[in-house]
Amino acid sequence: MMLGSLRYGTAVGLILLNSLVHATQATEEGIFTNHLLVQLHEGAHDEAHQLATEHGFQSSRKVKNVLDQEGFGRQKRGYRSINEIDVKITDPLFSKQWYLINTGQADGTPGLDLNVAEAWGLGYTGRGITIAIMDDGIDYLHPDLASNYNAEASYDFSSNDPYPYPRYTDDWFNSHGTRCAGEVSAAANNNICGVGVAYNSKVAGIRMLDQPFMTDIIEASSISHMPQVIDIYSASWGPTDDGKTVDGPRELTLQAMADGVNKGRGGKGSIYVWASGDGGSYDDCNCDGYASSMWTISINSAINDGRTALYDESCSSTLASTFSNGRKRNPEAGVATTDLYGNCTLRHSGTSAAAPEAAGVFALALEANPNLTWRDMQHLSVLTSKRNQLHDEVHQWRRNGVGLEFNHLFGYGVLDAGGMVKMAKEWKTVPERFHCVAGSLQDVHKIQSGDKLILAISTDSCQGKDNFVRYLEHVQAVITVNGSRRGDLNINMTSPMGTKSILLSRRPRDDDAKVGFDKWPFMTTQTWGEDPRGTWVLEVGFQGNEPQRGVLKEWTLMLHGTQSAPYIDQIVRDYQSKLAMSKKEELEEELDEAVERSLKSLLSKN
Ligand SMILES: *[C@@H]1O[C@H](CO)[C@@H](O)[C@H](O)[C@H]1NC(C)=O
Ligand SMILES: *[C@@H]1O[C@H](CO)[C@@H](O)[C@H](O)[C@H]1NC(C)=O
Ligand SMILES: *[C@@H]1O[C@H](CO)[C@@H](O)[C@H](O)[C@H]1NC(C)=O
Ligand SMILES: CC(=O)N[C@H]1CO[C@H](CO)[C@@H](O)[C@@H]1O
Ligand SMILES: [Ca+2]
Ligand SMILES: [Ca+2]
Repeated sequence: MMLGSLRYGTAVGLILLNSLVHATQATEEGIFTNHLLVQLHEGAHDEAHQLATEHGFQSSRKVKNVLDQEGFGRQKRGYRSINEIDVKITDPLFSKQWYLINTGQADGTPGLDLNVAEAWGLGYTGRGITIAIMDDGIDYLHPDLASNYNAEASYDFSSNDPYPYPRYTDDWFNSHGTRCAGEVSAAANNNICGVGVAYNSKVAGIRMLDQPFMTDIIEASSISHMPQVIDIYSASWGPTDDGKTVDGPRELTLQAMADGVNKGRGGKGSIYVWASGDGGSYDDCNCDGYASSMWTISINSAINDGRTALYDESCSSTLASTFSNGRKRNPEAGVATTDLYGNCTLRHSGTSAAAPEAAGVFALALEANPNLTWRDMQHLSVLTSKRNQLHDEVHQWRRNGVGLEFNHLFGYGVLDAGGMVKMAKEWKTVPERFHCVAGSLQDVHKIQSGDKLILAISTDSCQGKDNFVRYLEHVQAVITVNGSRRGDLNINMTSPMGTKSILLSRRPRDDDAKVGFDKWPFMTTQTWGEDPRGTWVLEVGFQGNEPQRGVLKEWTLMLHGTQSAPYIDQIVRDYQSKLAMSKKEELEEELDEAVERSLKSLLSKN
């Protein structure tokens, strides 16, 4: 056992080599013991015991729930009776758009959909919202898109002109953007194709994928195009999904994204929606710096029976999911939307198809409440997405330290447009965001197969300073590590509240032996809402058959989030200010009820 380097104020790093020891340790802030309170929201004593054993604890005993973690009802969304859905849309492909309303078409699971009917029923259809599709162009002459096309907000960065029309090829290769545009903004009740998720929204075309080389300037220009006019940017691209690439936004693009979230939409922040990637189980979307950015909402996909698509990548930075094409060769299990040259298609696919659906849902939420910031949109996604009938054969659904249910592939579940607009309407902007460097270990540590490295950082999360972070949003682990085979590296990080994020899974095709990861910001959204104070544990090892060795040179832990509770405190404060002004007792009762109600509606995923 040895002490790591001490950086950034009061954080203390404790390094435990090759043993899972949860020893008592004294730090400046107090004593950390080997007792952990773990709250299980479901499951029997057996499961609690198993969990304890898995984490190197000997026993567990039942305790009563602590106050602020009580009573968050969590249920799968039940089947709605399809007959109760009253949607008057007559377009010919509408009944094939199972991702909008799933009645069990194409062997799908009824009720497994974006629940747009409820949002439409409340009157939200995307009116006044502009979504940009950053892609290979849009057939803006398409009769199902023309009326919703926002020409002023469109641009062609591939050939530098204002007309992002797709370049013709005999195989209609450049159909991608047009298909994505239809998912968001195809018009309703015009007897052409189907409808978009936000069928009264405007869609802008940003053509930027169709040139010999991608440049930082093209990406940056696209991402920062008309940020006061465009509300949401949808991107279904990223570094090559070959399972061996580690890449992300370059300098100008990073700056453009930072500017977008800080200054776009009058300071409320541009909403960047990103497809999590199509590399399948061979890839890990945390190696894709666009998908794993805190400033993008990374969206994965489920197929129409709730399983993962074969091309889905998993990682800890994914926030939520929408839908893509089925595994079966059912020709109607794909995503129905507009296609090039006035056609329609039933076969749009990939996580490419999933991101625009999310952009459409976010447009509905923005119409319900235009005040939503880029962070509000992430909070709403976390709180209202549903497990529904989603099924991941590899990773279990788990609950984090504040009871939020998530999955390593699907994030917090499938977006629920109805739930989202209802919560958006009542939503109060989340409190100010702070950033705390919890600690940084910069000593050199050897790693080898069969002998994993375990490091720990104990932190007070900058408590007592201006930048104290009490309620987590994103967590980044900036890591420098190399290995004789990068693809065999495997990294997990466990939060003080016991949530283990897989920061890097094995990538069997990645045989890099030189570069490794150089200050790579691995990100997790899985500890959302948790109290970050305590001990964070990093586990680094090799998987695979060949013996490997490597060196870890840095682990810097960065915490991002709020000081006050993003939901509960505000509600209480609002009522308290009313209390001060009027009849006390009456309102106290009202307060109790309102807090309970708000807790239920805001924090319930039901
Ligand atoms: C948006 O913010 C404005 C100004 O603070 C406020 O008047 C309005 O009620 C807010 N709208 C919603 C839907 O919250
Ligand atoms: C990893 O980095 C260390 C220190 O810079 C270096 O000595 C070693 O050769 C590297 N290992 C591999 C596999 O690249
Ligand atoms: C990380 O977690 C996964 C899933 O629980 C496990 O299979 C793997 O062995 C862990 N790796 C390390 C280095 O602890
Ligand atoms: C596959 C398909 O439907 N192609 C049609 C697309 O639109 C053109 C022009 O209307 C038709 O000629 C094609 O048959
Ligand atoms: Ca239509
Ligand atoms: Ca990828």
